[in-house]
Amino acid sequence: MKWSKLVELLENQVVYLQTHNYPDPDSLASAYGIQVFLRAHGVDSVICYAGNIEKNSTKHMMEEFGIEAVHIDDIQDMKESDYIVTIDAQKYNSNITDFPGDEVACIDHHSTITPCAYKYSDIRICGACSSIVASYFKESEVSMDANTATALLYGIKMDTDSFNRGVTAFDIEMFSYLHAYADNKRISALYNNNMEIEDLYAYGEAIRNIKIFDNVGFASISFDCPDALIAMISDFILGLDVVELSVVYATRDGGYKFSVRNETEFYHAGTVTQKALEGIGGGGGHFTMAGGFATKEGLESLGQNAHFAIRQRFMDVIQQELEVYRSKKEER
Ligand SMILES: [Mn+2]
Repeated sequence: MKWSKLVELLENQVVYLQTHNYPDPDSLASAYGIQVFLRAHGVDSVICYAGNIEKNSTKHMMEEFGIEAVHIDDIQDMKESDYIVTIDAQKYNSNITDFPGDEVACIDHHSTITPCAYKYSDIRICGACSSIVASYFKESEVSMDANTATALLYGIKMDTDSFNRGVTAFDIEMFSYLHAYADNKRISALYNNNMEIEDLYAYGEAIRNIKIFDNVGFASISFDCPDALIAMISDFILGLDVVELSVVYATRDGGYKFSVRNETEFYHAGTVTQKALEGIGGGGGHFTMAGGFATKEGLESLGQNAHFAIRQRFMDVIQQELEVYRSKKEER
């Protein structure tokens, strides 16, 4: 059984559970779930991260479930021989800082960009890392307590946008397992309060600025926003009936941070983002969702009307990708 291998590996070691930078509810719930699971097997661990916990609702969630996560700046004594389990993230990815310890294990639900030889690896493509963690409880003898079940269920709900995004049969199965133990009142209270007044300013600006070309919606925000918020606004814009690809970007460090969503079968959001931002920044991701950035220098190279140039770049790439799709279809 897989989970027992993890316990064997971590026994008698100093163990850190590292989430991706700027941890979101799914990464924190997953790390917390693994911490509870390991403790039941006599293994202590510390949850750690770099970046900030950006959203008040995420901080609130941590208080609600009693999740303790330590910022890397507050860990002075991590040694190279200490063991790290990356949770909801993979070593070498741009969203995770390389800490001194040894990344011996990985539990994640994203596809691999740069492979790493972990001693223990559980990477399954599904809607939420919390689903994978739930399966450890289900498959082992560890009893599921209400607090952990509720946290994991919240992680699944948030990462799948209430079962609208990237959800698999496995997520549903784990949701149903957790549901029996979870406190659903706590879930609705948290879920119905995850918007902050600052979020509305960002929504307001995106709505005012939206430009639609064919089936593509573009919106820009002139101030820095948490990644999760840009992603939420991109989902929101995709909700428009005429929009099938949404590109939302917000000012950051003199450049832009992008979130792209795709609901067509014609092009891959990750490829589109990567190609559109080539030479001015970078990007990539999944078929339906992607992220990217344009650097300050990259934007300067676009000249007077950067917004126009960005839209042009995306529209050109989409046109190319559409032609590739059509020619492939004809071949069949
Ligand atoms: Mn996740």
